[in-house]
Amino acid sequence: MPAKTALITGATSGIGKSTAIELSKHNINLILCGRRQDRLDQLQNELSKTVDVHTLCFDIRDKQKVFSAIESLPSTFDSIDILINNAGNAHGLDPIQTGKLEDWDAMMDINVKGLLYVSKAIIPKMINQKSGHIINIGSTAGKEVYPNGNVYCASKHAVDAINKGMRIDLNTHGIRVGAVHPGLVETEFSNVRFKGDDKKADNVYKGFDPLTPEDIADIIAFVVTRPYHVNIADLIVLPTAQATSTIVNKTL
Ligand code: NDP
Ligand code: 8X3
Repeated sequence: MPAKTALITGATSGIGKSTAIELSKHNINLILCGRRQDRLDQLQNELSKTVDVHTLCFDIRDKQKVFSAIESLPSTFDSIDILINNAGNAHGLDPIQTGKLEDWDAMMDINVKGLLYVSKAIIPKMINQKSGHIINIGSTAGKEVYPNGNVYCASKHAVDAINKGMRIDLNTHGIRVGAVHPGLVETEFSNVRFKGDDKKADNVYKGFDPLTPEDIADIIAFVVTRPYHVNIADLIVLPTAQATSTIVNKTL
């Protein structure tokens, strides 16, 4: 069987980067996306020893850039078998009454609209191929709401709904769609949420064993390597110490 190709958004850091590394071990060629070209180049250098790697540098909020980046793919990368919709972040952790409009815009534009733009650019290719596999990275924040999580939780609830909608609409085209919803994973996520306040970010993961991005990458690799008739539709993955978004057992 020819090697598959996966496009991963948000491949410059955290879950996306670890997923790229893990999928390369499964001989899956990679299209790595993000805004930081230096990091994309670094990962490409590393992984192109094993698989074919192409990079696309664009801001997922800019719909023209999303479509032109995907249209620019060379023919060897034009057939995309797997789409990992991973790019996303929380911006701020404020009560609704003091939340910042720019943070709300960022979360809705990146986590929801950006995911839709990338999907819209790639789904027609998958429909033509009569196959494809889309993994949407949701969150426990897409299953429950926690204090001050308001708009981030809303954006991830939207991802949950989009995931279900995609699965229904693409079913007759032979395209598998599923979501992975992690709990607390130690990445750059909290550094972004707290706008570079690394001390505040580190505190989020203090006193218990959070998930690592490699834990999620391992699960994504499992999901995408199931036989075609198996679609893992919805998966919640928590650190053992986490019972809900608000209950984390710091004695474990
Ligand atoms: P990181 O901050 O480590 O990675 C976020 C990635 O998203 C980066 O590669 C970043 O790339 C990319 N990204 C952010 N904004 C944009 C943008 N405007 N355009 C293009 N790419 C963008 O966080 P995680 O790895 O933790 O997050 C990955 C996904 O996992 C997100 O969807 C997040 O919501 C979700 N998640 C995270 C959890 C956690 O606890 N960490 C738990 C549950 C879900 P660049 O800056 O180069 O553009
Ligand atoms: C990321 C996990 O709990 O910070 O989606 O929202 S959380």
